[in-house]
Amino acid sequence: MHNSDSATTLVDLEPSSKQFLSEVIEGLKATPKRLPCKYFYDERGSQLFDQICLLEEYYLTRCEDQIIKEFAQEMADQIGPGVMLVEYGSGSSTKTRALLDRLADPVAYVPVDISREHLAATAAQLSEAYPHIEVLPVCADFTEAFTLPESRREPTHSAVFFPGSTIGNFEPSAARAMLSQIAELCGRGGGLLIGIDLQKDISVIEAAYNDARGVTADFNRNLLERINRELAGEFDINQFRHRAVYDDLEERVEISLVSCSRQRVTIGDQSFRFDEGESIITEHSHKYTIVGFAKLAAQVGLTLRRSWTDPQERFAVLHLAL
Ligand code: AVJ
Repeated sequence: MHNSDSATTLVDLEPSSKQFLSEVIEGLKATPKRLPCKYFYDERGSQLFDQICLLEEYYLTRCEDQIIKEFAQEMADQIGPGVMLVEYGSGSSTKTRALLDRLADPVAYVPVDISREHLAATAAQLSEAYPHIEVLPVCADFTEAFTLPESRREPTHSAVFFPGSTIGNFEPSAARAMLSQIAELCGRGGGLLIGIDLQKDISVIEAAYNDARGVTADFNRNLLERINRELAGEFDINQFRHRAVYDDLEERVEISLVSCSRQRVTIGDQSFRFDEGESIITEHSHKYTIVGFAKLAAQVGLTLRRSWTDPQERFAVLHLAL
C-alpha cells in the first residue's frame, strides 16, 4: 500500500550550469589542468558507472555488496533503532536495502545525490519498497554542508551510510573535513558506516580503472562530452585518451585524460591550449589500510567501533562513531 502523503518531495540543490562552467574554467586554467570528478555523474555518466560496477575487473562493488549482505545485521545493530539514515551518493541503493531490511524501526531514509534523475528514481523505488520508512531525497553536492530534512517522526539519532569508497575521491585534508562534517551531522549515537577500498597488489588496482572493454575510458571521456553538451564546449573527444595509474607514494589511482596532440579547445568564449601528452586530471581514488583510515577519522573524534572485510581483504566497511 502506498500512502499518498509519502510521495517524495525532492530538495533540489543540484549545482547550476553556471557553477559547472565556473568550476570547469577554473580547473582548465590550473596547472596541471583538472576537472571536478563530481561532474562525472550526469545521466549518461551514472549509467556508465552502473556498467563499471558490473565489470569483472572492478571488484569494489561486488566486494562491498558481499560484505554488506553478510554482515548487515551486525551493521544495523551498530547503528541502532529509530535512526534517520542518510546515504551519501545514493547511486542505485542496492546495498541500502540489505541495511534497511535489518535496521530496528528506522524513521527515515535520506538519499543524497548530485544526479537528480538518478535520485528521483531511487527515492520512488525505495518509498514503494519501504512504505513504513519516510523517504526524504536531497539533491545536493554532499561535499558542501546541507541541513537534514524534517521527518514526520522524530528520529532517536542520525547515521550516515557512505558506501562505495567515494571518500577515496577526496584529498586527505578534504577527507578529514568531510569526516568532520559527518561527525557534526550525526553527533553522538549512530555514527558513520563507510566503505573503503584497501591497498593491495597495484596490478589489481590499476586493472579496476583500465577495464578491457573501455567502459572506464568512456566514463572518463563522458565528462568532456558533458562539457560539450551543456557548456558549448568543443572538445574533440577522440583527441583525448584515458589514463589511470596508481601512485604508490600518494596511495591513490590518478585518472586523467591525455591530449593526443597539440591542440586548442574552446568553451564558450574561452579557449585552452593543450600540449601533446598534456593531462587533465579528472579523478583521484585513494586506497587505505583500516589502521590508516582509523587514524584519519580519529583526527575529527570519530573512533573505529567495528570493521568488516571480504575474505581476500580487498575492501572494508567500517563503523565509526563519536
Ligand atoms: C564511485 C568514486 C568510488 O573511485 O572507484 C570508478 C569512481 N572512477 N571507476 C572509484 C570510479 C573510475 C569510483 N567511486
